[in-house]
Amino acid sequence: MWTPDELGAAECLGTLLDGTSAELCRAELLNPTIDMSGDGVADSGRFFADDLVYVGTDETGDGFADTVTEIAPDGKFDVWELAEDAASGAVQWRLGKTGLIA
Ligand SMILES: [Ca+2]
Repeated sequence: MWTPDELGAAECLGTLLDGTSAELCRAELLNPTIDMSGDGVADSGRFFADDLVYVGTDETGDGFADTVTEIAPDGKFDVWELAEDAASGAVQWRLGKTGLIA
């Protein structure tokens, strides 16, 4: 069941660009309802903005999303992941996999 408070501070996810600082946009899992890893623990929450759905997954267990999947109504999806910049060491959002949900 969808609850409106699954992801906190997620409004910034809609403006993610390659290299966006993790400090500028860090969605918090307030009330995760989805188990993406399959270990029985809910590690993901949803956020709805206009006609887009964001699924934020906390893979490190610190309570904040490290992977965010943006899903559009036409089935296109973008997967954003936090990654350390090799040069500066800063943690930034990077666009990973993109595709189409069949
Ligand atoms: Ca995390």
